[in-house]
Amino acid sequence: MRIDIVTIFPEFFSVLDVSLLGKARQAGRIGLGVHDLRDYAYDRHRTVDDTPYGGGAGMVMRPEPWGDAVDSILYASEARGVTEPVIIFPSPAGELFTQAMAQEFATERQLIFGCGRYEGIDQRVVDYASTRARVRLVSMGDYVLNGGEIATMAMIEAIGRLIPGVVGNPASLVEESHSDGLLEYPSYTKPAAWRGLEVPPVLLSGNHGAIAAWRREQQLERTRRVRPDLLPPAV
Ligand code: 6GU
Repeated sequence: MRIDIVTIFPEFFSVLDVSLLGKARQAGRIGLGVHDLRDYAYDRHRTVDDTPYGGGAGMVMRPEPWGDAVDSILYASEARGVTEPVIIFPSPAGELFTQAMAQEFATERQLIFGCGRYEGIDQRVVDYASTRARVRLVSMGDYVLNGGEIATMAMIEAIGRLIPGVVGNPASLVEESHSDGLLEYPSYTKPAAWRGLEVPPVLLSGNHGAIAAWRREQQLERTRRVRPDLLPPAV
């Protein structure tokens, strides 16, 4: 998969050099391009924002640098033979990011993240990008971040680990929170007793049926307690 990021803080993304994603890049499973929006600015001060039409607090990102950055990345996509990439604009006004969405994005050949700052990006950038690519506005939850960078990082981590070969043991992707719509069951390792706290005896029983049933019940109990919104109405 090819990932491109447009941002005024390219240095934010240096963490993608390390850990699982860093290894995936070294192995050639993920190709990354980080683009400084200011490289596409029109003036020597490298301005990318201006005051909002209609008034109001804060600044809005001007469309011209964004248009040129998007054009430049899409030109390179065409050369690579990617016909209709996905452009993701992280935004608190977007649809909520979910594991299902991560799974869908993990099957794409190219993802382009457009990180807005200030009060947002001129709406015409989204409208223009929609004529050239499949555009999604995506939110990380009902709270406010200063910009799209941290949201992009979270999405890249969630998506990247679903790309075949990125996570060493694919079975670990099956038994985790949200992969089956429920929260995951609690995990234990040695020692069997620690500071007076014991591992639930069923896990030491060797009875695989009983262990599976206990884990399922733990998943349901946890989900009912902290995330009842995830359960189907009948449970
Ligand atoms: Cl994707 N961006 C910003 N700026 N704030 C957010 C968000 C995204 N998701 C939740 N809050």
